Amino acid sequence: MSTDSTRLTEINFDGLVGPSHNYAGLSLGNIASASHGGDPSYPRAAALQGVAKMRGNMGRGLSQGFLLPLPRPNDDLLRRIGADEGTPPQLRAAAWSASSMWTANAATVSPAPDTADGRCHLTPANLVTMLHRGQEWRDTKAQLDIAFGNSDHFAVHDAVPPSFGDEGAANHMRFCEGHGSPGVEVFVYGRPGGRFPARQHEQASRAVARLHGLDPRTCVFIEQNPAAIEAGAFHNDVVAVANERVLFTHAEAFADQQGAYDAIRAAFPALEVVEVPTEAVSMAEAIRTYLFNAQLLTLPTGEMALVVPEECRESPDVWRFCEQMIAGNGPIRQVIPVDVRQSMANGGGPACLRLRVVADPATVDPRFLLDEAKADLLETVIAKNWPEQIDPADIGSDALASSVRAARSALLDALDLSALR
Ligand code: SUG
Repeated sequence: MSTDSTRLTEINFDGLVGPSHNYAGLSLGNIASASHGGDPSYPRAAALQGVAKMRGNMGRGLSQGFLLPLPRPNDDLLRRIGADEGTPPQLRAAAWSASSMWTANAATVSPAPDTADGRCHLTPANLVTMLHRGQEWRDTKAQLDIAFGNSDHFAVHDAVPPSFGDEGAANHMRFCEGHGSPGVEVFVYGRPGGRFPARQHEQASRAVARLHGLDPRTCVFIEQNPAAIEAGAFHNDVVAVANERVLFTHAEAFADQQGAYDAIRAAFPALEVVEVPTEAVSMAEAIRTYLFNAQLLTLPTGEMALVVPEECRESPDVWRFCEQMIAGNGPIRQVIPVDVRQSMANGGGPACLRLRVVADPATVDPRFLLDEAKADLLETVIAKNWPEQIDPADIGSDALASSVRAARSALLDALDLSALR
């Protein structure tokens, strides 16, 4: 059965922040993670911030879904690293990470109009660069297999094999006239050899494009600026975001900035670039505030809005740029700050927290779709079960392990998803 393109819409699947959310400083090259390592975390507040963000976008008339936290602590990982009393705390903490909340790294998604078989293809990201993230993909796939189990409309692949690191949609952009129209898919990779790991390997991106049955004429492969990676842009979505015809980007996002625009324009002539010059917002300030880790959304009115972290409003340079941008006549007409500070402190802004899927909502398992009543339910379960605070010394304790497991169980029961137990 082929997908009816008139019913296709963008659905943002946000990752629910898990009950083990903590700051363990696990991500080399991610400045927020490194600088908050060892701080106490507030999982309940973090998860409620995430639900509030989803409610905000639903209130704007947009389709919203969610993915669930993965099982933590991951006993299988602890067993496989031979964890014992002498195991360094950071290694142990990997098995407790709630990092699956950043669903921009859950998978790469190619909507049905782009693919050879007319289905929406999803490839979970192998996330092999970091131990705490490399444990995610099989459990992520188990959820994708249910949420997108309708094989008339979706194909869910296995992750691409190591050693090619794949970090999913965070390094992927799609340009199109409208979400239901055929698109041009842009894959951004990093060249290894710098101070920090280049987490997206070119060959992983190329494998995903082949697996998804994309037409090579509508694929563009671009190198990320090594200086951006050195400055802490560990994923491309820290320095650029795309929506329909628009690329919102820092002037130093790509290794060859003009060459990148030319390559995209050759495949997608309608490209509109909104470039933020370094003189307006330095790379360091862009990374600190996560201006580009924004959701660039097409509202039901047809206007585009940029959902940015609150940190942007607090930065004189960034906010001046935003105000000037909306006073002008460019394609981005609104800038909307949201509070996702608990996630930001681990390097995850509004864009990290969501996976964009273009689909007919009627073809998605409804248990993964949000409405106001389900948002109420999520808030109730979180308020009742999520730990209020986790101190680094709690990681590894049996008491915390039981409460984290019980919290996830309560969520699965409430959502009728005990198959994921
Ligand atoms: O992989 N942070 C995540 C943040 C991911 C952000 N995603 C996107 N940019 N799309 C990461 O670096 C920190 C965990 C810790 O240190 O406890 C962490 O994994």
